[in-house]
Amino acid sequence: MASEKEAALAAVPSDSPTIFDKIINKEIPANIVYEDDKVLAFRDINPQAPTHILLIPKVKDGLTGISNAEERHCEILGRLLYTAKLVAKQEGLGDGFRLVINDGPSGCQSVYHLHVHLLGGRQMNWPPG
Ligand code: DGP
Repeated sequence: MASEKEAALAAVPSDSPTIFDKIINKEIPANIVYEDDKVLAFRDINPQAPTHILLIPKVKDGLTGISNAEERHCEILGRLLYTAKLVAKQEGLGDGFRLVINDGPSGCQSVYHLHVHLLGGRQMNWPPG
């Protein structure tokens, strides 16, 4: 499997459907840990921490990444962050956790459907790589 960096540099930024649409539509399996009418959360296929969950909007609405956000997206952006907190609690991450949004090739984004990484279960370092 290509490294996350290689995958990000190979990815073509676009508003086309991604693998995450197939997960939303249950066309491919995913380990879903939370779902409501707006947000889906599932375990990352290539975990970078003992707990590594992706939170995504079920309707992309042009949100290929955070750099495409417009004012109309404020509600779903807030919902994603609030849901991340709920899922962190559900996962028992009481000692802390990290939320990450990669954006664009330099930000190491490989899937162009906005997603928040929830990472926990180990001591994080700073600065990130
Ligand atoms: P990013 O590099 O920020 O665009 O993160 C994309 C993440 O998506 C990466 O950590 C791996 C994950 N991923 C890619 N394909 C799949 C998949 O088919 N299933 C799951 N569960 N995760 C995936």
